[in-house]
Amino acid sequence: MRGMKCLADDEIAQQLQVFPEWARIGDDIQRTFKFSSFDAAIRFVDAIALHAESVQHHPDILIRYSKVTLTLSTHDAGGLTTSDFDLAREADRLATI
Ligand code: H2B
Repeated sequence: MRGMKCLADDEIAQQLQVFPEWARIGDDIQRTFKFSSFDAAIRFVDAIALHAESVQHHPDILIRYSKVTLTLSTHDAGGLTTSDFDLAREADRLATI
């Protein structure tokens, strides 16, 4: 979202303590989710896509058979914002459904 403030390095490090499965890679955060099948992976992608549309904040998505890698950043802000950690929280939740 335009006008959003990028988080500072220390704020990002603090957030990552709350999301231990996510790793910082430059100006992105990333997690690979592993599912029991391709079908389960696609259902997760479908759920995250619906959520992304509803909040207008979209992940980069890589599907490799039963694994899905989400890469998050706020393009309009040029870095990581609270929206990315909100999306990480929802992705973590959807992966357990
Ligand atoms: N997704 C992400 N990850 N970053 C953005 O800056 C972004 C987005 N901007 N989805 C949104 C769409 C914006 O372009 C629209 C107009 O809401």
